[in-house]
Amino acid sequence: MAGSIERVTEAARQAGMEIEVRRMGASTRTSEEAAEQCGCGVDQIVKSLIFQGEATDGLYLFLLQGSSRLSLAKAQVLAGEKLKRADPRLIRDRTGFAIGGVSPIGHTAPVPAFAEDALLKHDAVWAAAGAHDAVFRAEPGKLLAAAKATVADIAE
Ligand code: 5CA
Repeated sequence: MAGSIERVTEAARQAGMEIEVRRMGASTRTSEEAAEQCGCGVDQIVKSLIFQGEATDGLYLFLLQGSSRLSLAKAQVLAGEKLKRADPRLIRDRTGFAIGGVSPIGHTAPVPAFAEDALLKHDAVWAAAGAHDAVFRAEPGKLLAAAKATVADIAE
């Protein structure tokens, strides 16, 4: 999507974080593919999952290690409403990112975010940068701050 990578770079800059977006020339759509391309463990890949509130229709962003699974029960407690997986088209319309390239930062409208506490144990993590072959490396603390994410126990 035109401008997606630029939005990610600009959001990082506004949060005081200099990032270098890397186009890998191969798919980084899944955490496994991203880990292979980045030469890191799957747990160092940040998954950016978008869910939708059933009551409010609003979107929520959940950031997890690539190796973790989101606990829907814990996510619903944090959101304060029942959640469903958001439709890919809706995600694109409301965040400006296509599935496989959804970044933790740089959405076209602010999205309330929650992040798995375990992400903070890594020196560095890699996250999607707005395209299916684009990633960037970041200190997790800085990345979660840039995403304005509430750190919580959200994994199964
Ligand atoms: N680029 C990589 C990490 S750097 C990436 O985006 N991984 S991800 O895990 O954050 O995004 C893939 C996720 O998109 C999947 O885990 C899945 O939860 C979600 N997804 C895949 N297909 C669909 C779909 N049809 N509808 C809704 N969500 C989907």
